[in-house]
Amino acid sequence: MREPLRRLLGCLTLLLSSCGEPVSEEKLDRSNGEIIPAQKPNIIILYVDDLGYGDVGFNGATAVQTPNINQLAAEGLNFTDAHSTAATCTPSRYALLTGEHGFRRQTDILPGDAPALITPGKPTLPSMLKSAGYQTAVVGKWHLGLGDGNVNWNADVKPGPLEIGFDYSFLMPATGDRVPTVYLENHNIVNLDQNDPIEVSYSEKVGNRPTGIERPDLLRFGADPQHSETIINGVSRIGTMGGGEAALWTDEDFPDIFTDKARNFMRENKDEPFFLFYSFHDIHVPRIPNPRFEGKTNMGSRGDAIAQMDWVVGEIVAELNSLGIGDNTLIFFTSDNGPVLDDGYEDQAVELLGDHKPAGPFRGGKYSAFEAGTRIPTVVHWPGIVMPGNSNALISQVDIYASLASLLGVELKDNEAMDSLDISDALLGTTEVARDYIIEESVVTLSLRKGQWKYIVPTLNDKQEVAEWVATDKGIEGGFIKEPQLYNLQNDIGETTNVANAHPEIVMEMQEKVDELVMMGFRKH
Ligand code: NG6
Ligand code: CA
Repeated sequence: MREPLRRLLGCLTLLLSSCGEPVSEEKLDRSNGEIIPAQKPNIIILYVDDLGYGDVGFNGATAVQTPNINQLAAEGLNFTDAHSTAATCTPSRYALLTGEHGFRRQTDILPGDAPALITPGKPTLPSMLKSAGYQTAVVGKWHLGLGDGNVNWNADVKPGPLEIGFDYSFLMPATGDRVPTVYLENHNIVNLDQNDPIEVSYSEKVGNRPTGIERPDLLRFGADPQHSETIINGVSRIGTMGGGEAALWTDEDFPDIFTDKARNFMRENKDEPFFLFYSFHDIHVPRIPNPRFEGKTNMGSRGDAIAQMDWVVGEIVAELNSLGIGDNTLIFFTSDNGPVLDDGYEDQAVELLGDHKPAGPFRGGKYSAFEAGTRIPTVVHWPGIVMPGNSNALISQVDIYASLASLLGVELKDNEAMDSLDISDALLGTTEVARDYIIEESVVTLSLRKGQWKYIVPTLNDKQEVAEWVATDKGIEGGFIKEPQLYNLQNDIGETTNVANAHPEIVMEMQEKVDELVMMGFRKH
């Protein structure tokens, strides 16, 4: 698609009856005698953590109110078959930012002291946008590793986001349940007292703070053994941490602090195109919403965290509008993987669920090979350009990279974003034809979607332990069996009946396709 942005703006400003024909530059530049610049939109990705398809009002939730997200969905395009690339955070984020599937680099969930997964020199979504003239920022959860091996949290922490294309970063380094529990602004820990240096370890106990095993009496809620190390703010975490007392975060402040940083960035860059990757902590564990959201639902902290996240969405949109740039901003609202209730803390998410269906009509959840692992709520909002409605197009977040490049007229290099396809027409709602295939990555296997078919690659024997963990610890149906699985989503959206034995030729074709795509990538394919 050549110069689609100009074409769309042309459609809008010239009020043409049809947008099918490319608009010539001459037409675009002269409307009522005025010169209309082909403006680049601001781009915001609102990336929620562990939010399920059914967790939002616009997909049917009633036990939690999400008025701000519902409004985005009502004004934008609501995708019913949109996917994160993976059923866990690290590979999904890797794919979003590199346009390359997570399994090529890292399938596992990273520990909090892992080195940077995306290393300098690797083409990234923010670096591509920078080349198109964008100011770029990431605010919130990172979980893609930092530093080059032995990270020293008391010195400049790099490489990190600034070395791969972001101009500004304000981060939770890994996850809310992993140490270090401090903010990292650009290269430095915020409020760090050099006389009280931070030490972090994932292999032995460091520091004097008690662990959850030693002092369960200090905890707000119980935790499984992995989440029972250093206690910070009444919550035992994964990993141990000493020092850094003045720099410790307070979980209840996340929505206010991250949103303030995002607001500042938008204000400072309101006159030039910007890209903001707003990466929520919500609704990941530990779920400790600010007291003003407590009791907003009857579902306990998981429901209240959804309400809190919705409030943040409203704040971001309100800020855009008050800056007068709401109409010139393309917003993606989506999630990094499907939902989980018990993810290590006894926070009553299971007990208080009631009739709420976090995954909507889909089977499985976070970690899983079934649809709920990656099929997540997704809205594309761009007033005047993207028309309100629903789209059943099959889309994957890995394509955001190539699609934005196409919209902005940036040509991708051969080694860039190898799995990312230009599906900008589908993202903007002019077609429901997007991809022939998508790969869904789960913790121990891959799935392939094509047409009505969903194929799950057999899980190897040496992965059965992880499969068991998902089933027993998380109470989630993983879909990790040793036999091939094939589901016909056209009449079995809940993946209840494995029809692999009835269609051996489709199973073989799908497996061959997986092998081919894994080997060659989608763009070379
Ligand atoms: C798992 C954690 C889980 C969560 C997840 C990452 C255990 C037992 N479980 O290893 O609580 O932190 O990692 O979630 O340690 S994600 O959304 O960032 O992928
Ligand atoms: Ca996640």
